[in-house]
Amino acid sequence: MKEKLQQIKSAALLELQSPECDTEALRVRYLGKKGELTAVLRGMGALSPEERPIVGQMANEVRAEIEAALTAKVAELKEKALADQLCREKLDVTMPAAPIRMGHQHPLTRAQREMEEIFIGMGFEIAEGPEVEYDYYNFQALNIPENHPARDTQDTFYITDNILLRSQTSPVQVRVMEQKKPPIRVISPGRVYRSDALDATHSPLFHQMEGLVVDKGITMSDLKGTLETFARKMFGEETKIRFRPHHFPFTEPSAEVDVSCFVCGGKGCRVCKGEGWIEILGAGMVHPFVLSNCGIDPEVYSGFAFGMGLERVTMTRYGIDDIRLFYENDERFLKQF
Ligand code: 2NM
Repeated sequence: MKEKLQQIKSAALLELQSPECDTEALRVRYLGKKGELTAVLRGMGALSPEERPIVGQMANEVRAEIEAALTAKVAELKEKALADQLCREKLDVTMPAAPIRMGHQHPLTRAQREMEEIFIGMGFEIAEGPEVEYDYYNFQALNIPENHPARDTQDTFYITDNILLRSQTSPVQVRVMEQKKPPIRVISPGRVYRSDALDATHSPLFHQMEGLVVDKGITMSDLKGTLETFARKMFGEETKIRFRPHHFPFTEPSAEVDVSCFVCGGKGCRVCKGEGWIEILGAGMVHPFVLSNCGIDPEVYSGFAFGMGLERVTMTRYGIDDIRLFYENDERFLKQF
């Protein structure tokens, strides 16, 4: 029986050496109610009364030794598990961070900001106004006659009989003229709406930048100088401008303005379609009726105004051939700017 106890002890201690030792299973197998040690104790009845206490004591010692070894093993395993976990979960603050995808300004916003900077440099202020306008500010005050095609529901989005989505940013300038005494130097960039079907060159929503200068003694020369300065800063110092007679109800005289092609310099190429010139804006001297509609005496003051489509200018500048690309937000397009 003593040998049996020695055997149990050696076997248990040996098993406890193994790194994969299942400590709980071992406890049950050796020390449990149906365990090997208990089985030995049960067999003690067969021993002589002298041997019984000796074997009993030995059995207790074996049990204590196995228990101590088990406890030590459990502690060791716990410690190792914690060390492994700490090793796995340690945070390396020197690791490079996951890259953040940065957005950037939309090409139209960039073009608008760039134009704003050019005009601000010439002493202009930025004026804004409502996109939902009165018929009065969008048409009547601007000397656009009752029967003008722009006033038709075919061309303009009406909210009610006399409220509409502005079809140009000129109503902003009418509001400025009503509120401010000359000298006036403003640009009005923003969204405008026209009832056009969407195709490569038309959109029911697009952007305009208009400009207005009113003071004593303003002439066509001031208009030309201002637009020439703008064109040179926008398209390059070599750029020339050309005025062609035109008609707008709100200006007299009126002109369409071309810039010399910034690709071929005027020789004729694909961008200017062989013309050497690219049309970018409309302009003129503010009609005396418009000035008096806004409470400015045309006998004392004169002014010039101009307007251009942001999409058109941006498309020309970057060789973009479809206006819809601006509104689709396809990253493959936007990323190029
Ligand atoms: C254009 C062309 C020519 C224009 C006129 C005015 C106002 F309010 F002063 F009468 N603002 N903008 C104007 C003149 C706009 O766009 C092609």
